[in-house]
Amino acid sequence: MLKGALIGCGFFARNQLHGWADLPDAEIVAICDSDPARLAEAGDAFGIDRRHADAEEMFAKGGFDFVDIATTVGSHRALVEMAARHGVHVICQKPFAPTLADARAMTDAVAATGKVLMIHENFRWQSAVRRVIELLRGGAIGTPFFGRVSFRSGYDVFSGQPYLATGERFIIEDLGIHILDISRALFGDVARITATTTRINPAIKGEDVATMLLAHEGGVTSVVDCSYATRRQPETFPETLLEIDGTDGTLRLDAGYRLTVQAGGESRTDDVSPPRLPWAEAPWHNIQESVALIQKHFVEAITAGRAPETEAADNLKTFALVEAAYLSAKEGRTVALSEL
Ligand code: NAD
Ligand code: 89V
Repeated sequence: MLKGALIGCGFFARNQLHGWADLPDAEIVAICDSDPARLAEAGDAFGIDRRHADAEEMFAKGGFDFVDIATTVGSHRALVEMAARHGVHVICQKPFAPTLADARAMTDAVAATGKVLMIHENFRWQSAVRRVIELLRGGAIGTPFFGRVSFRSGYDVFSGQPYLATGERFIIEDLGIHILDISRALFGDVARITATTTRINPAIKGEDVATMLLAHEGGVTSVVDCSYATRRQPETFPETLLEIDGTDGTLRLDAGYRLTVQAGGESRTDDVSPPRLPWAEAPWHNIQESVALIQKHFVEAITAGRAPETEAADNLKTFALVEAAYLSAKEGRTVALSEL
Protein backbone atom coordinates (compact mmCIF):
# COMPACT_ATOMS: atom_id res chain seq x y z
CA MET A 1 0.00 0.00 0.00
CA LEU A 2 1.48 3.36 -1.09
CA LYS A 3 1.01 6.15 1.42
CA GLY A 4 0.46 9.67 0.12
CA ALA A 5 -0.02 13.23 1.31
CA LEU A 6 -1.96 15.90 -0.55
CA ILE A 7 -1.21 19.63 -0.57
CA GLY A 8 -3.93 22.09 -1.61
CA CYS A 9 -7.51 21.20 -0.67
CA GLY A 10 -9.25 23.54 -3.13
CA PHE A 11 -11.72 23.33 -6.01
CA PHE A 12 -10.11 20.45 -7.91
CA ALA A 13 -8.47 18.46 -5.08
CA ARG A 14 -11.85 17.00 -4.16
CA ASN A 15 -11.71 14.91 -7.35
CA GLN A 16 -8.19 13.73 -6.51
CA LEU A 17 -9.25 12.78 -2.97
CA HIS A 18 -12.19 10.77 -4.35
CA GLY A 19 -9.85 9.08 -6.83
CA TRP A 20 -7.43 8.11 -4.05
CA ALA A 21 -10.26 6.87 -1.81
CA ASP A 22 -11.36 4.49 -4.60
CA LEU A 23 -7.89 3.03 -5.19
CA PRO A 24 -7.15 -0.11 -3.17
CA ASP A 25 -3.34 0.23 -3.42
CA ALA A 26 -2.94 3.81 -2.19
CA GLU A 27 -4.05 5.81 0.81
CA ILE A 28 -3.88 9.53 1.62
CA VAL A 29 -2.59 9.71 5.20
CA ALA A 30 -2.12 13.48 5.53
CA ILE A 31 -3.45 16.67 3.94
CA CYS A 32 -2.20 20.24 3.94
CA ASP A 33 -3.76 23.62 3.15
CA SER A 34 -2.85 27.07 4.40
CA ASP A 35 -6.59 27.90 4.45
CA PRO A 36 -8.03 26.39 7.68
CA ALA A 37 -11.61 26.22 6.35
CA ARG A 38 -10.59 24.26 3.25
CA LEU A 39 -8.37 21.97 5.32
CA ALA A 40 -11.19 21.18 7.74
CA GLU A 41 -13.74 20.65 4.97
CA ALA A 42 -11.54 18.18 3.07
CA GLY A 43 -10.40 16.39 6.23
CA ASP A 44 -13.97 15.93 7.45
CA ALA A 45 -15.32 14.90 4.03
CA PHE A 46 -12.66 12.22 3.51
CA GLY A 47 -12.06 11.16 7.12
CA ILE A 48 -8.40 12.26 7.16
CA ASP A 49 -7.31 13.24 10.68
CA ARG A 50 -3.71 14.24 9.99
CA ARG A 51 -3.99 17.86 8.87
CA HIS A 52 -1.28 20.50 8.39
CA ALA A 53 -1.41 24.21 7.69
CA ASP A 54 2.24 24.19 6.65
CA ALA A 55 3.81 21.88 4.05
CA GLU A 56 7.32 21.99 5.54
CA GLU A 57 5.92 20.79 8.87
CA MET A 58 4.08 17.95 7.09
CA PHE A 59 7.23 16.82 5.26
CA ALA A 60 9.29 17.04 8.46
CA LYS A 61 6.89 14.63 10.16
CA GLY A 62 7.01 12.30 7.12
CA GLY A 63 5.25 8.94 6.98
CA PHE A 64 4.34 8.93 3.27
CA ASP A 65 5.84 7.66 0.00
CA PHE A 66 4.46 10.32 -2.37
CA VAL A 67 2.99 13.79 -2.35
CA ASP A 68 0.13 14.97 -4.56
CA ILE A 69 0.43 18.73 -5.17
CA ALA A 70 -2.96 20.24 -6.02
CA THR A 71 -2.17 23.92 -5.51
CA THR A 72 -2.18 26.55 -8.26
CA VAL A 73 0.92 27.12 -10.39
CA GLY A 74 2.65 29.83 -8.32
CA SER A 75 3.51 27.40 -5.51
CA HIS A 76 4.51 24.38 -7.66
CA ARG A 77 8.26 24.97 -7.79
CA ALA A 78 8.72 25.57 -4.06
CA LEU A 79 6.59 22.55 -3.14
CA VAL A 80 8.19 20.17 -5.67
CA GLU A 81 11.67 21.19 -4.49
CA MET A 82 10.57 20.69 -0.89
CA ALA A 83 9.33 17.19 -1.81
CA ALA A 84 12.69 16.47 -3.49
CA ARG A 85 14.54 17.50 -0.32
CA HIS A 86 12.44 15.00 1.59
CA GLY A 87 12.94 12.19 -0.97
CA VAL A 88 9.37 11.26 -1.91
CA HIS A 89 7.70 10.60 -5.28
CA VAL A 90 5.75 13.60 -6.56
CA ILE A 91 2.59 14.26 -8.56
CA CYS A 92 2.19 17.92 -9.47
CA GLN A 93 -0.90 19.46 -11.06
CA LYS A 94 -0.63 21.16 -14.44
CA PRO A 95 0.48 23.75 -15.45
CA PHE A 96 3.93 22.43 -14.56
CA ALA A 97 5.36 25.82 -13.49
CA PRO A 98 5.25 29.55 -14.19
CA THR A 99 8.19 29.31 -16.64
CA LEU A 100 10.09 26.66 -18.59
CA ALA A 101 13.22 27.44 -16.52
CA ASP A 102 11.27 26.64 -13.33
CA ALA A 103 9.93 23.42 -14.85
CA ARG A 104 13.44 22.31 -15.85
CA ALA A 105 14.79 23.06 -12.38
CA MET A 106 11.96 21.04 -10.79
CA THR A 107 12.64 18.12 -13.14
CA ASP A 108 16.34 18.13 -12.22
CA ALA A 109 15.64 18.43 -8.48
CA VAL A 110 13.46 15.30 -8.39
CA ALA A 111 15.60 13.37 -10.89
CA ALA A 112 18.60 13.84 -8.58
CA THR A 113 16.75 11.94 -5.82
CA GLY A 114 15.92 8.93 -8.02
CA LYS A 115 12.21 9.46 -7.31
CA VAL A 116 9.45 10.05 -9.87
CA LEU A 117 7.88 13.40 -10.74
CA MET A 118 4.63 12.99 -12.69
CA ILE A 119 2.61 15.93 -13.93
CA HIS A 120 -1.12 15.44 -13.41
CA GLU A 121 -1.90 15.80 -17.14
CA ASN A 122 -5.13 13.85 -17.16
CA PHE A 123 -6.89 14.75 -20.43
CA ARG A 124 -5.03 12.01 -22.37
CA TRP A 125 -6.54 9.60 -19.81
CA GLN A 126 -10.18 10.48 -20.62
CA SER A 127 -11.58 7.15 -21.78
CA ALA A 128 -12.91 8.43 -25.13
CA VAL A 129 -9.57 10.09 -25.94
CA ARG A 130 -7.72 6.99 -24.79
CA ARG A 131 -9.79 4.84 -27.13
CA VAL A 132 -8.71 7.02 -30.05
CA ILE A 133 -5.05 6.94 -28.97
CA GLU A 134 -5.19 3.13 -28.88
CA LEU A 135 -6.97 2.86 -32.26
CA LEU A 136 -4.44 5.16 -33.86
CA ARG A 137 -1.44 3.41 -32.34
CA GLY A 138 -2.97 0.08 -33.46
CA GLY A 139 -3.04 1.29 -37.09
CA ALA A 140 -6.86 1.45 -37.49
CA ILE A 141 -6.62 4.18 -40.17
CA GLY A 142 -3.08 3.53 -41.37
CA THR A 143 -0.46 6.24 -40.91
CA PRO A 144 -1.99 9.55 -39.77
CA PHE A 145 -1.14 12.70 -41.77
CA PHE A 146 -3.66 15.26 -40.44
CA GLY A 147 -5.36 15.88 -37.12
CA ARG A 148 -7.69 18.42 -35.56
CA VAL A 149 -7.86 18.51 -31.78
CA SER A 150 -10.60 20.91 -30.79
CA PHE A 151 -12.06 22.27 -27.55
CA ARG A 152 -14.70 24.98 -28.03
CA SER A 153 -17.10 25.99 -25.29
CA GLY A 154 -18.95 28.86 -23.62
CA TYR A 155 -19.01 27.19 -20.19
CA ASP A 156 -18.47 29.49 -17.21
CA VAL A 157 -15.22 28.17 -15.74
CA PHE A 158 -14.64 31.36 -13.75
CA SER A 159 -17.24 30.73 -11.04
CA GLY A 160 -15.45 27.58 -9.83
CA GLN A 161 -11.94 28.85 -10.59
CA PRO A 162 -11.99 32.68 -10.17
CA TYR A 163 -8.18 32.92 -10.59
CA LEU A 164 -8.62 31.98 -14.27
CA ALA A 165 -10.10 35.44 -14.95
CA THR A 166 -7.22 37.39 -13.46
CA GLY A 167 -4.00 36.03 -15.01
CA GLU A 168 -2.16 37.64 -17.96
CA ARG A 169 -2.38 34.22 -19.62
CA PHE A 170 -5.55 32.13 -19.71
CA ILE A 171 -6.68 29.60 -22.27
CA ILE A 172 -3.39 28.20 -23.60
CA GLU A 173 -1.83 27.97 -20.14
CA ASP A 174 -4.88 26.45 -18.41
CA LEU A 175 -6.79 24.48 -21.03
CA GLY A 176 -4.73 24.53 -24.22
CA ILE A 177 -2.00 22.73 -22.30
CA HIS A 178 -4.31 19.68 -22.09
CA ILE A 179 -5.30 19.88 -25.74
CA LEU A 180 -1.70 20.28 -26.89
CA ASP A 181 -0.81 17.25 -24.77
CA ILE A 182 -3.53 15.19 -26.48
CA SER A 183 -2.05 16.19 -29.83
CA ARG A 184 1.39 15.02 -28.66
CA ALA A 185 -0.09 11.74 -27.37
CA LEU A 186 -1.71 11.16 -30.78
CA PHE A 187 0.89 12.45 -33.22
CA GLY A 188 4.18 12.64 -31.34
CA ASP A 189 6.58 15.45 -30.58
CA VAL A 190 6.43 18.77 -32.34
CA ALA A 191 9.06 20.57 -34.42
CA ARG A 192 7.28 23.92 -35.07
CA ILE A 193 4.18 25.79 -33.94
CA THR A 194 2.28 28.84 -35.20
CA ALA A 195 -0.41 30.40 -33.00
CA THR A 196 -2.90 33.23 -32.89
CA THR A 197 -4.78 34.34 -29.78
CA THR A 198 -7.58 36.76 -28.98
CA ARG A 199 -9.76 37.80 -26.05
CA ILE A 200 -13.52 37.94 -26.59
CA ASN A 201 -14.76 38.09 -22.97
CA PRO A 202 -14.11 41.65 -21.72
CA ALA A 203 -14.45 40.57 -18.08
CA ILE A 204 -11.22 38.56 -18.06
CA LYS A 205 -7.57 39.54 -18.42
CA GLY A 206 -6.05 36.80 -20.56
CA GLU A 207 -6.82 35.33 -23.98
CA ASP A 208 -9.86 33.07 -24.31
CA VAL A 209 -9.39 31.92 -27.92
CA ALA A 210 -6.29 30.27 -29.38
CA THR A 211 -5.71 28.61 -32.74
CA MET A 212 -2.50 26.65 -33.21
CA LEU A 213 -0.90 24.88 -36.17
CA LEU A 214 1.60 22.16 -35.24
CA ALA A 215 4.20 20.49 -37.48
CA HIS A 216 4.97 17.19 -35.77
CA GLU A 217 8.43 15.64 -36.06
CA GLY A 218 6.97 12.46 -37.63
CA GLY A 219 5.30 14.43 -40.44
CA VAL A 220 1.73 14.90 -39.17
CA THR A 221 0.21 18.40 -39.29
CA SER A 222 -2.32 19.12 -36.55
CA VAL A 223 -4.63 22.02 -35.78
CA VAL A 224 -5.23 22.55 -32.06
CA ASP A 225 -8.04 25.04 -31.49
CA CYS A 226 -9.40 26.18 -28.13
CA SER A 227 -12.12 28.63 -27.19
CA TYR A 228 -14.12 29.62 -24.13
CA ALA A 229 -16.04 32.18 -26.19
CA THR A 230 -18.04 29.75 -28.33
CA ARG A 231 -21.82 30.00 -27.87
CA ARG A 232 -23.33 26.92 -29.47
CA GLN A 233 -25.64 24.04 -28.80
CA PRO A 234 -24.98 21.40 -27.77
CA GLU A 235 -22.56 22.90 -25.23
CA THR A 236 -19.76 20.34 -25.30
CA PHE A 237 -17.79 21.24 -22.14
CA PRO A 238 -15.47 19.53 -21.36
CA GLU A 239 -15.24 17.35 -24.47
CA THR A 240 -12.25 17.39 -26.79
CA LEU A 241 -13.38 16.69 -30.36
CA LEU A 242 -11.05 14.91 -32.76
CA GLU A 243 -10.77 14.55 -36.51
CA ILE A 244 -7.91 12.46 -37.91
CA ASP A 245 -7.07 11.45 -41.47
CA GLY A 246 -4.76 8.51 -42.14
CA THR A 247 -3.46 6.73 -45.21
CA ASP A 248 -6.16 4.02 -44.86
CA GLY A 249 -9.14 5.92 -43.46
CA THR A 250 -10.49 8.55 -41.14
CA LEU A 251 -11.55 8.78 -37.54
CA ARG A 252 -13.76 11.31 -35.73
CA LEU A 253 -14.69 11.82 -32.11
CA ASP A 254 -17.77 14.02 -32.37
CA ALA A 255 -19.92 15.84 -29.82
CA GLY A 256 -21.74 13.48 -27.45
CA TYR A 257 -18.82 11.03 -27.40
CA ARG A 258 -19.67 9.54 -30.81
CA LEU A 259 -16.67 7.80 -32.29
CA THR A 260 -16.72 7.08 -36.03
CA VAL A 261 -14.03 5.04 -37.75
CA GLN A 262 -14.09 4.73 -41.54
CA ALA A 263 -11.56 2.37 -43.08
CA GLY A 264 -11.48 -0.49 -45.59
CA GLY A 265 -14.81 0.60 -47.12
CA GLU A 266 -16.61 0.29 -43.78
CA SER A 267 -17.98 2.88 -41.38
CA ARG A 268 -18.65 2.21 -37.72
CA THR A 269 -19.99 4.60 -35.07
CA ASP A 270 -19.83 3.79 -31.35
CA ASP A 271 -20.97 5.58 -28.22
CA VAL A 272 -17.81 6.00 -26.14
CA SER A 273 -19.38 8.05 -23.32
CA PRO A 274 -17.32 7.91 -20.13
CA PRO A 275 -18.76 6.04 -17.17
CA ARG A 276 -20.11 8.33 -14.46
CA LEU A 277 -18.32 7.43 -11.21
CA PRO A 278 -20.57 7.46 -8.12
CA TRP A 279 -19.06 10.76 -6.90
CA ALA A 280 -18.92 12.44 -10.30
CA GLU A 281 -21.14 15.27 -11.50
CA ALA A 282 -21.99 16.04 -15.14
CA PRO A 283 -20.54 17.68 -17.14
CA TRP A 284 -17.30 17.15 -15.18
CA HIS A 285 -17.61 13.33 -15.11
CA ASN A 286 -15.36 13.02 -18.17
CA ILE A 287 -12.53 14.85 -16.38
CA GLN A 288 -13.27 13.20 -13.04
CA GLU A 289 -12.93 9.72 -14.53
CA SER A 290 -9.56 10.70 -16.04
CA VAL A 291 -8.33 11.79 -12.60
CA ALA A 292 -9.06 8.32 -11.21
CA LEU A 293 -7.34 6.73 -14.23
CA ILE A 294 -4.14 8.81 -14.08
CA GLN A 295 -3.82 8.17 -10.34
CA LYS A 296 -4.22 4.41 -10.97
CA HIS A 297 -1.55 4.69 -13.69
CA PHE A 298 0.79 6.47 -11.25
CA VAL A 299 0.42 3.75 -8.60
CA GLU A 300 0.94 0.99 -11.18
CA ALA A 301 4.02 2.73 -12.59
CA ILE A 302 5.61 3.32 -9.17
CA THR A 303 4.88 -0.24 -8.07
CA ALA A 304 6.39 -1.68 -11.27
CA GLY A 305 9.39 0.70 -11.20
CA ARG A 306 8.33 2.24 -14.54
CA ALA A 307 8.09 5.91 -15.50
CA PRO A 308 4.49 7.14 -15.83
CA GLU A 309 3.48 8.48 -19.25
CA THR A 310 3.40 12.11 -18.19
CA GLU A 311 6.61 12.03 -16.16
CA ALA A 312 8.39 15.37 -15.93
CA ALA A 313 10.74 14.74 -18.87
CA ASP A 314 7.74 14.07 -21.12
CA ASN A 315 5.58 16.89 -19.82
CA LEU A 316 8.38 19.43 -20.31
CA LYS A 317 7.68 18.98 -24.04
CA THR A 318 3.99 19.80 -23.60
CA PHE A 319 4.89 22.77 -21.41
CA ALA A 320 7.41 23.97 -24.02
CA LEU A 321 4.55 23.98 -26.56
CA VAL A 322 2.63 26.37 -24.31
CA GLU A 323 5.60 28.73 -24.13
CA ALA A 324 6.20 28.43 -27.88
CA ALA A 325 2.53 29.17 -28.65
CA TYR A 326 2.60 32.38 -26.61
CA LEU A 327 5.87 33.41 -28.26
CA SER A 328 4.43 32.70 -31.72
CA ALA A 329 1.26 34.71 -31.02
CA LYS A 330 3.27 37.62 -29.58
CA GLU A 331 5.80 37.83 -32.39
CA GLY A 332 3.49 36.77 -35.24
CA ARG A 333 5.79 34.03 -36.48
CA THR A 334 6.36 30.30 -36.51
CA VAL A 335 8.44 29.11 -33.54
CA ALA A 336 10.73 26.08 -33.68
CA LEU A 337 10.70 24.15 -30.41
CA SER A 338 14.48 23.95 -30.62
CA GLU A 339 14.56 27.73 -29.91
CA LEU A 340 13.36 27.22 -26.31
P1 NAD B 1 -7.82 26.42 -5.72
O1 NAD B 1 -7.30 27.80 -5.59
O2 NAD B 1 -9.30 26.19 -5.61
O3 NAD B 1 -7.12 25.46 -4.64
C1 NAD B 1 -5.77 25.55 -4.31
C2 NAD B 1 -5.63 25.33 -2.80
O4 NAD B 1 -4.24 25.28 -2.49
C3 NAD B 1 -6.23 26.46 -1.95
O5 NAD B 1 -7.12 25.90 -1.02
C4 NAD B 1 -5.01 27.12 -1.28
O6 NAD B 1 -5.29 27.59 0.02
C5 NAD B 1 -4.02 25.97 -1.25
N1 NAD B 1 -2.60 26.38 -1.25
C6 NAD B 1 -1.97 27.19 -2.13
N2 NAD B 1 -0.66 27.28 -1.85
C7 NAD B 1 -0.45 26.49 -0.76
C8 NAD B 1 0.72 26.15 -0.01
N3 NAD B 1 1.92 26.63 -0.32
N4 NAD B 1 0.57 25.32 1.04
C9 NAD B 1 -0.64 24.81 1.35
N5 NAD B 1 -1.78 25.10 0.68
C10 NAD B 1 -1.68 25.92 -0.37
O7 NAD B 1 -7.27 25.86 -7.10
P2 NAD B 1 -7.88 24.69 -8.01
O8 NAD B 1 -8.90 25.24 -8.93
O9 NAD B 1 -8.23 23.52 -7.16
O10 NAD B 1 -6.60 24.35 -8.93
C11 NAD B 1 -5.48 23.72 -8.40
C12 NAD B 1 -4.60 23.22 -9.55
O11 NAD B 1 -5.35 22.23 -10.26
C13 NAD B 1 -4.23 24.28 -10.58
O12 NAD B 1 -2.89 24.12 -10.96
C14 NAD B 1 -5.19 24.03 -11.75
O13 NAD B 1 -4.65 24.40 -13.01
C15 NAD B 1 -5.34 22.54 -11.65
N6 NAD B 1 -6.58 22.02 -12.24
C16 NAD B 1 -6.45 20.89 -12.98
C17 NAD B 1 -7.55 20.33 -13.59
C18 NAD B 1 -7.35 19.08 -14.40
O14 NAD B 1 -8.27 18.58 -15.02
N7 NAD B 1 -6.15 18.53 -14.40
C19 NAD B 1 -8.81 20.93 -13.44
C20 NAD B 1 -8.91 22.06 -12.65
C21 NAD B 1 -7.79 22.60 -12.04
O1 89V C 1 -8.77 21.19 -16.62
C1 89V C 1 -8.54 22.31 -16.23
O2 89V C 1 -7.39 22.63 -16.05
C2 89V C 1 -9.65 23.27 -15.90
C3 89V C 1 -10.61 23.52 -17.03
C4 89V C 1 -11.17 22.27 -17.66
C5 89V C 1 -11.74 24.37 -16.51
O3 89V C 1 -9.93 24.25 -18.03
O4 89V C 1 -9.10 24.47 -15.45
